[in-house]
Amino acid sequence: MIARLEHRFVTAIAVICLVAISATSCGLDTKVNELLNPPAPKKTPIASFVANNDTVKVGTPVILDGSSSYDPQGETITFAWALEVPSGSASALSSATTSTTSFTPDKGGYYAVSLVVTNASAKQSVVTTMEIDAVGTGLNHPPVAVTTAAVTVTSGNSAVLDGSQSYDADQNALAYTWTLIGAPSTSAVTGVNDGSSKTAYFNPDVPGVYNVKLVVFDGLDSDQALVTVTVSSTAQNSAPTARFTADNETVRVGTPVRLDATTSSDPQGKTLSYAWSLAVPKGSTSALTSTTSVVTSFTPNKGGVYLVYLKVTNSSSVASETVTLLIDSVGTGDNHPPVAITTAALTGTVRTVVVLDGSQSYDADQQNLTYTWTLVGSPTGSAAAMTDDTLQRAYFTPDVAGKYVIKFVVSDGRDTDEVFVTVTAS
Ligand SMILES: [Ca+2]
Ligand SMILES: [Ca+2]
Repeated sequence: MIARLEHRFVTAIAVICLVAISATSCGLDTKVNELLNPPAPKKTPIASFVANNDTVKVGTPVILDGSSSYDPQGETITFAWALEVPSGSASALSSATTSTTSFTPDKGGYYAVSLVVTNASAKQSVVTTMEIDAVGTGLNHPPVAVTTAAVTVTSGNSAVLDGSQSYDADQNALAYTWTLIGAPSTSAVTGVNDGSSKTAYFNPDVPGVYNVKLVVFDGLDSDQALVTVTVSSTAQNSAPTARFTADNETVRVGTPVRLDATTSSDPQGKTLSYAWSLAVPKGSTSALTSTTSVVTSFTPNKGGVYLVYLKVTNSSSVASETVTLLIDSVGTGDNHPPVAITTAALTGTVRTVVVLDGSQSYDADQQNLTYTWTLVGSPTGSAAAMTDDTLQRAYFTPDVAGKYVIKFVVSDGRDTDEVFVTVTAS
């Protein structure tokens, strides 16, 4: 009875499952199945390639065929090739991602080719590597000439040619030969000094381009490299020269001085810009009519020495040295008139003394000075008068509110200078 019941029960599950399978799933059984038989982990693909030759003459293409690479699951694979070249070589793969690729060794020595393949499940193979030997005569590796391809020097300096990075994969001793193969047409340089040394040089005599060839020889094979030496004129970056003249370097006070910088020059004839400045004697208010034009001027308004400065800058922003010219501003003969200095505007109070101070006045020749203070204007009704009107300091007392004007004259015995003071009294 029990057996019959069990049989019926199992039969019932089987029927349910059969119905479920026909309806695409019998969840219980699939899960059990997965636990009992887990899916196999993905295997990595295998990278494999052959070269048509692993010892080739320099200049002969090497064909690399990776089509024997495969994936154990049969997934599609992608290719990643890499090439390591000897120092000095510019060889490169024709493609880094195709199943078959190639390269042409351009220098003697050892080239390392490697391949990695990746399957559709992103599993990567181990790296497979092969060494390709690039040879010359027999199994000799030609030497590799290595030097700086572009050398720049300024004229007046030696052009140094350095071949010391040249080498031979077989460690053979090397012979060096440097040859001048091109020079500017105006150059008298015909060869290279120390032309059979690792490091050679020559002395360029004119600016321009010089071409030099280096050949290295290991006794069986040779290699060559070219050097382009560009010699720039030192003057190319050299400063312009500032020069100017004044129409007169000793002038009477009040006479304009014309300053002309048209003789300033630039070694390359570049366009110049001008920067003028003027230092004036104490008490002078003279100024340049322009600080940037090629010709400018100023009028000395006081006796003494004026210093004119000029700097020119070329269109390459290279500036000259500053040049200076001394302009002597005189009165009678070569006498420098004295310079009268006092405060030009004062305020005062009626019935309070106002002091006028001319003690800053001076004479460029250090002559003794005499002073004269004169009240030349007063408010109506004023009877104020100057006291100590021949001393450095004078004074007066405003008696009426308003404006007082005083003339101050300084004399060195030959020439005079004068200024006016306005005193506003309230
Ligand atoms: Ca060799
Ligand atoms: Ca004087």
